[in-house]
Amino acid sequence: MAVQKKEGQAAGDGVYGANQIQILEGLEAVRKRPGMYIGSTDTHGLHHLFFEVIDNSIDEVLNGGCTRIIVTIHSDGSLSVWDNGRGIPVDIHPKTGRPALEAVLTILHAGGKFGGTASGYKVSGGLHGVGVSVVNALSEWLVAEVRRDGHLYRQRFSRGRPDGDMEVVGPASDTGTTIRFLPDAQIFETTEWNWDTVTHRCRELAFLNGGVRIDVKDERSDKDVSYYFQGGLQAFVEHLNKTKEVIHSRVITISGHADQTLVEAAIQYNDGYLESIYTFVNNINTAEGGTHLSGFRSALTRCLNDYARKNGLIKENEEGLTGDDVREGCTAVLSLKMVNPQFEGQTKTKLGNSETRGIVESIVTQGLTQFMEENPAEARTIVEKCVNAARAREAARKARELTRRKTALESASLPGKLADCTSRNPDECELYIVEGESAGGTAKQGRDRRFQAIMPLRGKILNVEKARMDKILSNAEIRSMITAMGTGVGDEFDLSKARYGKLIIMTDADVDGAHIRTLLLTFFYRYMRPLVEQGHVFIAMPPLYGVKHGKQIEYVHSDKELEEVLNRLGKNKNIQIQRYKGLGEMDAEQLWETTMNPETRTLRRLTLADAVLADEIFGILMGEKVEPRREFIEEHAREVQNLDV
Ligand code: 0RA
Repeated sequence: MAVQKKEGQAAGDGVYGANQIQILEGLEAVRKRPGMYIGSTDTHGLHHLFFEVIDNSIDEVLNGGCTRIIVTIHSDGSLSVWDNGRGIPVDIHPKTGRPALEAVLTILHAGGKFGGTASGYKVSGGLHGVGVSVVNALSEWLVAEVRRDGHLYRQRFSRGRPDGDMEVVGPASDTGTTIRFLPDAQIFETTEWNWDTVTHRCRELAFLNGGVRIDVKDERSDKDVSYYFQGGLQAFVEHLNKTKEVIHSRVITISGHADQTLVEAAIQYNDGYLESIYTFVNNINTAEGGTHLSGFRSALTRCLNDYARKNGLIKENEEGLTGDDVREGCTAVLSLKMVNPQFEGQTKTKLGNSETRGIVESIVTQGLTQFMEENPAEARTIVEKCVNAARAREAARKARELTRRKTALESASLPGKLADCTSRNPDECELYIVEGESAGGTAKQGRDRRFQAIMPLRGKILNVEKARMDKILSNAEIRSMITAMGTGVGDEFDLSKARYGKLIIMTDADVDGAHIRTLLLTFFYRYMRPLVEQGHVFIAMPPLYGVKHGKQIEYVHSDKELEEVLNRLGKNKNIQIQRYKGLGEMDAEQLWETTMNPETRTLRRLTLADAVLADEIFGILMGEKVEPRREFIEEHAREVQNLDV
């Protein structure tokens, strides 16, 4: 591809007069201060050259019917970008009297579509949009090939200056441009192309401009990859959520335009707590956010609140969802195509155009509202997740407040309901949390007061089925229990301050008892987790039956065990079977003997797995979904029936 250097075309010989001098001065300025144009001359600056060239091809995707881009990292260190766009114009540029191709590659900022004849959205990459002339100026050599009007045109440059005139070098059956360039080692600290940097950008562009195929080849290693996403942003969001558990399968897609601004968004919630919202303007990642992001956020908050209220998912007297609530587990991509984006901020990646906020807010509000109306099941799932986030936030706030209050009253006396033990050695002390006042009374009589403390809970007050964590925290008896334990809760939990080494939950073996256990365990899991993790929480196992034979009584914890005992005793003895419906049916001595005496009792140590399960069950019990709750209660009712045989 030797290009003849024609006589009489050397720089400064007066062929283009003043224009030529200006052009050379421009290219010189770029070479003198490359940082001004591409940020730096390290690996970032180097890849900036590639971004600039491929952005031009992407402009052709947006404006000129380009469907395919091929990026090649060549073995000689050069990189080429091939596209099937319209091809850089080759007709004579009126101002310079030279082919437009040459002007585009030599005049600073001529890269922006001069003349402005292109149709549709005229977008120019704000950040990278320094023009291919900058790439040319910073390349040891650059070869541009254009397929247009049935011809293949070629022009070669060295450090920005034409090596010769643009020439027709053959026929062409399609249209498009190929830019191949070797970054100048005199300018760059490194000229090594990074496969990951190149392909990451290509994939991102393929996501942001659904329908274009971008192939990348690396001749140095024979690696290649091809990106094509018909779904565009939808595929982008699916990709971002690939490792997550999504809570609705259909991705929300939104698209609309106003005032020459095209707004597209895709949203899908996962069951996690992180917010991952990525925003782009003209394919530039606006990492610092800006007006478009705040418009998007307002729309999200407003729509989900409106939906929640309209559908009774939050009550009239309840506070609304905050921005944080609606963004928990939200994965989204927001992409704008617009004219004259204003980039601000530290890294010039913050959109400043004030009118954009309202445009985005109204388009996203409309799209999201429509999606929720058309997909009520998905809408409900999403809003429920946000409502849960709100409740968790509220509970956490209460927990903090509570701890603060507790700290203020640190020296205050222990709760009146607590029957404390006399020992002050936590290692031997036990706190019994007992369901019901009457069982609490029996336990107080039956206990060994030296090391056993009793704290009765009035089960009814808790109203387990409807109670939420915030209510539970504000429950006086739960607070007494926290004070009795001495550890505090939440962030300020301190296991070393525990006044008892064992916390023992003693409830009836029925549905209510199971509910209270679930609730307490969920509470410990969420606010006193180390207590569970380190094995300090236990469940007392009161017997289901007492089998009396003669003066002896045997206590039995299951139906299977009962059968065994009966078989062993045989039928000849005079046997009386007593079934305990609740703790309250036992007298103090029996309770001590069966459930509290360390020599004879059975305790079950709770594990973190139990707590996680309880937390899940709690979710089912508290959740709005009627079906799982009904199933759960039925199952438990069956268990209880079995016990009743
Ligand atoms: C100037 C004007 C037009 C297109 C381009 C430049 C252009 C530049 C590059 C760089 C890589 N690929 C490219 N493809 C096109 C508009 C052309 C028209 O209106 O016909």
